[in-house]
Amino acid sequence: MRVFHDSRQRLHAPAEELHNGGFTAYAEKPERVDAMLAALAATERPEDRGLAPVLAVHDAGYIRFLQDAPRLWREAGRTGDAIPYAFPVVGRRPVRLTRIDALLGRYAFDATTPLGSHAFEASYWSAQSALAAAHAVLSGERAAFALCRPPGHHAGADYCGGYCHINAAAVAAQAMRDAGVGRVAVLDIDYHHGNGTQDIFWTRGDVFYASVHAGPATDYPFYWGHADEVGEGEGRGATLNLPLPRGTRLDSFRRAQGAALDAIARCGAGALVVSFGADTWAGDPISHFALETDDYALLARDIAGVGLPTAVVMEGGYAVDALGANVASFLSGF
Ligand code: SP5
Ligand code: ZN
Repeated sequence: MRVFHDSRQRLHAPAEELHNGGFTAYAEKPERVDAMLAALAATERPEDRGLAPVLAVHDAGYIRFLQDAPRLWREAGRTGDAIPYAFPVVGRRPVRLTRIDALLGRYAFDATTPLGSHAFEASYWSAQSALAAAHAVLSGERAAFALCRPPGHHAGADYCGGYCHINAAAVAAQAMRDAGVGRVAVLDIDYHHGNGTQDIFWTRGDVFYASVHAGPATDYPFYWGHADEVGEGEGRGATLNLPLPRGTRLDSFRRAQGAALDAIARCGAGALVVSFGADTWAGDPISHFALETDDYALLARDIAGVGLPTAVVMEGGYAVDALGANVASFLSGF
């Protein structure tokens, strides 16, 4: 399978993240890339398709903020990574924001996604890798893998969060639409609900979003991913949420993924984007499902059975020592 990755995706390396009231080592670290590269055959550098496909799903002011934030942070006399601490969650009217801390709160939904000086550059190339995979499958590959990192599925049109800045899976799905695929499906099987992807396509009927994830009552991102979230307007019925309890093993995960795949097969999609997270693995340090390495090959075979051209986009997975084997197992199923 063709694998796309750019070494600039490695540059984003925040020192610490806020976790349960204190600071702890950043889980989404560049060593994740090394672990995956070591387990995969040769990778290809993506072409640079520019900002236009990114701006097709993201707000221009938000993208400018991602580019400017490190400079504004330094100009405010700060060192280290930019972290927000105040959020306009009470629905304040739109006001012109200039101070870095005001902008951070406006464009982030959590305080666990530090913006280091290379966040934009790394995420930009992560999105280019996803675009390259999308174009590879549009040109005839049955499946292609975008070794994305930073991940993307928590990033919405105008917000970052959950270690994500640019939503690579959404960028890939939109690129497929713009290339003429009438309907695109996104299957999200990261441990966490992909709130950003859901939000981006919430009111649209042309991109079907299905997610299997840990229930939001116990798990991040808490405010999205409930079973009754089905989309709105023209998007009503084009969002499918299948939350599962902590401790979930292969049998019930596979059943839920099967329900998502049935819906995808019925929706008339011409191409598929898979947001794949290996944080469903039993030993993941921040998650609580119980999948085994060999299970991923089986899950991938089920996905391949739908017969759609498929761009696989990497999301989470924080057990670095097992990450290569888990990703290799998943890709072996296609
Ligand atoms: C893409 C993805 O999987 N994002 C997950 C974001 C989860 N963030 C909330 C949980 C924070 C746990 N922090 C653990 C720190 C370990 N040093
Ligand atoms: Zn995750």
